[in-house]
Amino acid sequence: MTAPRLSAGTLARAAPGVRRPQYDRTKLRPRIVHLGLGAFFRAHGALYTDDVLGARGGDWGIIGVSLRHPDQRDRLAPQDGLYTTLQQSPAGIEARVVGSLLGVLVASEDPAAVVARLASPQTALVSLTVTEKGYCHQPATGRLDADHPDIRHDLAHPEAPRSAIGFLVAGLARRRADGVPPFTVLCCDNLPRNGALLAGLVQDFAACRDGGLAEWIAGHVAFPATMVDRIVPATTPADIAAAAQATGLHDAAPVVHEPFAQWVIGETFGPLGRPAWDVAGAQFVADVAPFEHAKLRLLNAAHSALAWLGLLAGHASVAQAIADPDLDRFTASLWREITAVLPPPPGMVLGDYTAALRTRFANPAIHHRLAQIAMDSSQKLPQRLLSTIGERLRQDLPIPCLALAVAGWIGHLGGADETGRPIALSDPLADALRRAAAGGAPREIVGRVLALAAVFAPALAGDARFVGAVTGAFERLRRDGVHAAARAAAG
Ligand code: CS2
Repeated sequence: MTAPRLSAGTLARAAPGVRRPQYDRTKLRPRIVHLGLGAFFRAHGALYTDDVLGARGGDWGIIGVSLRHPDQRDRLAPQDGLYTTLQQSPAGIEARVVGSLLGVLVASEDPAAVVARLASPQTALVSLTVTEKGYCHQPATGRLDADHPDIRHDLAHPEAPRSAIGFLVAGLARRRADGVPPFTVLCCDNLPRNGALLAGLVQDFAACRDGGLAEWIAGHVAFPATMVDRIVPATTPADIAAAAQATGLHDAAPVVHEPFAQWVIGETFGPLGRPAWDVAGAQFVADVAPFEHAKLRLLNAAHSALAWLGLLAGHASVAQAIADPDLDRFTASLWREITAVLPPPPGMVLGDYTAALRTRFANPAIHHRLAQIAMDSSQKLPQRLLSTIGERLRQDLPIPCLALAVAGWIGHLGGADETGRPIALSDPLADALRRAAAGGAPREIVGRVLALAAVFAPALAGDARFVGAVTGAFERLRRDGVHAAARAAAG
């Protein structure tokens, strides 16, 4: 017999022991608008909010916005916004139904409805997980890419935008005109100094529309920084079956996540407040930067390095890659190279942090595909690896593991693993990357790739130590293969 569909009407029929909203959902109001309703936010920010509602009550409901595709809305609307989270660890699965999401808007279908929601006085907070490329910026400089097709479109059609930046500015412009206090903007993507970065992009965009608006935003809108962390692989058909098995209800949009979660948030919020996320374990701090550096430069850097080298070696998931003894040793050495130039955030011991990361990566219950992590790597490389490389070079320290990671990225652009099986490339710069990586001696390929100014700042691309280390690592990778190159780099 097929399980009934999860919805407000069937929730009471969920299997006993499945945690469900312990609060009255009819009391929730749309006070948070979340742009980019992917799996990550539903297993992170929405879950923290659900925890707060369970512990303290309140009315902090969420409207999710999918910028492009209707899929999430089509899956979640028949479920009244309810969905299942599956926490997966070696000890087993824990299923829970989350109630903080009130509804989903699809921006590409009805941009005016999204602008109206952003402009509504009920909206106190706008959070974002639109992925690195969703910010339409130059990763190497952190500045708005004024030539980006979506930015050009949004400047021409400010009331019917496509980009997250265009929506934020449209909503803020309307509020300013209506005399409504601004919402706080909470960037939850893995970008360096994400609050300040987004503030700069929004102001740059607003300045192209109206100098007074840009000034008002600079003076009135809070953009706290955040560090977000939880490993959330893309949902698979097997996860949908596992959710039905655990709850007895069919959920078309469950999310799977690891037990670990961390959320560090800057203290400066606007006048309309925020949920008491600290009740759910979030940390509010004066300076997020040390936490963000540690996370991006250790967790995300190792993720990306394992993705590129692991794909070349024929692995499919993070757990498989870290179970490969050569890649495991390489990762440990990479972390040593990084921690040597990384100030520890208050209260954190970096050696303990990396030991915990290794356990998280090895979680056999989480099938985190390397191909998912390798997506959009041109947008990830600067903050994950290049900033540490710059720091080590400033201190005149060698970079064997970091250079091999960059060489792995260049290697995987070639489009095939060591046995000749194809590696797909999904990246906003895919065409330029493919051209740069095609044909010629390793030295020529490295030269063409490092000349991509959107990724590599000129000072780094022109540093002979960097060019030499990456070229040497890439030559070795080509000649001796991933395993030998990883052993050589690990020393
Ligand atoms: C990953 C991240 O896909 C990726 O690039 O490195 O999504 C990672 O899983 C999260 O940042 C963990 O918090």
